[in-house]
Amino acid sequence: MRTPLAPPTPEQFASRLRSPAVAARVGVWLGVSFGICFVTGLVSHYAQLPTQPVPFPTSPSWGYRVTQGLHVTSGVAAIPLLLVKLWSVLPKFFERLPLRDHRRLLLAVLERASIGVLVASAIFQLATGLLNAAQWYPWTTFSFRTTHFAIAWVAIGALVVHIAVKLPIIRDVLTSDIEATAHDRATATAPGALSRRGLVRTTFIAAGVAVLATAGGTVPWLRKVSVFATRTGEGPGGVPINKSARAAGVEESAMSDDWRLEVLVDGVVATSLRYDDLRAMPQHTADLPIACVEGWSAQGSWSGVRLADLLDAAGAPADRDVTVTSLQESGPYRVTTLPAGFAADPRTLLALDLSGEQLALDHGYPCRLIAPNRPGVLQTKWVTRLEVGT
Ligand SMILES: Nc1nc2c(c(=O)[nH]1)N[C@H]1C(S)=C(S)[C@@H](COP(=O)(O)O)O[C@H]1N2
Ligand SMILES: [Mo]
Repeated sequence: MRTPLAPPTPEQFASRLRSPAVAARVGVWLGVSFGICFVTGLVSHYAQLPTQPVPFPTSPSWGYRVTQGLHVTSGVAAIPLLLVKLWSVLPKFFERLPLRDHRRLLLAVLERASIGVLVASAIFQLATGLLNAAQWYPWTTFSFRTTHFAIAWVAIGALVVHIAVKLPIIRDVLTSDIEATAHDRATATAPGALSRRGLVRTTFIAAGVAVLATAGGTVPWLRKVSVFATRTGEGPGGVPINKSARAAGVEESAMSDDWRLEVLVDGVVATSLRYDDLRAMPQHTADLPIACVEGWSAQGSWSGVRLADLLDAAGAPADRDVTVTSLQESGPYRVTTLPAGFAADPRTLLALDLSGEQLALDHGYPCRLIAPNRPGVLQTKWVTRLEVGT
């Protein structure tokens, strides 16, 4: 007799929906979304490196907007796919190990361990990514970006091994009819609530709904159906606000008459400018997006002083990285590095206006950095110092 707390046996999962035929069909799209997530994630990670062996390009200005929109959208699409995939293979986790045959036992343990790594890392990536996109940051003890990046390699490595191991079965079930039973478990014979085709179709529809619900963060005409993309279209000038001036603790310093923009060259203050000095310089306009790592993005028409003009006026060489510092006294986005190529790009501005109106305090008044093809997280607000290094 089985004790009530004993784990289920594979025989108890009798539904014929739990089959390699379903797992492989859902798995193909899960693999595609993980692939897109991985590649676009590498792009985002690289774009945020303070020193880049090969400089991140400044064009097209919307490049990061597209890759990061794809990253978050494919990640959200992967959630229903992963859930159904796991459901379809669940009995596998309860299969008895071939304890008597040592060679088979070793293989079975290795296979289960590799799948355990894949499942754990996949769930970790989707869960942390989703929490990040929902702007809920429970992690105070580890850095999201470093961890998400490291586990991405674990997940993609385990995925490649998994596909390689399963390739013969995958090939077989994908080239056979979905109802074929050649690879089914012997006890998976009970008809399910819907057909296999119905289950696969429902799963794809769920993934499609998830895509539509997220993609509006990037694609303006999808906004109305995008229940998850709550950020787009709010805020002064049609650009949302992630961190308000109040939350950043800069309300007073940003409004103060004492505010100055200092330009330091080789550690020495070369110029110190007042707001009116910036207004008196030649003004330029650039249409550039704020593309947040969390997936939302919004185009803005920014006007202000060209960063290259400012550096030139301060007598700084044009081929140096620039350290941009905010009035904000703490927080991870207080200081950012602007690579030389971005500093030299004529579209890179210290913006004073958005949509022809003075920058709102929450958008970074008195001035904020805006550069093409740059992660939103690095578009520093409430700028007070530019340092040109050696
Ligand atoms: N000083 C400072 N700059 C900042 C931030 C911040 O928290 N502090 N947040 C960044 C993030 S995550 C994004 S997406 C953009 C958003 O700019 P917005 O609020 O004008 O849309 O500002 C960036 N600049
Ligand atoms: Mo952001």
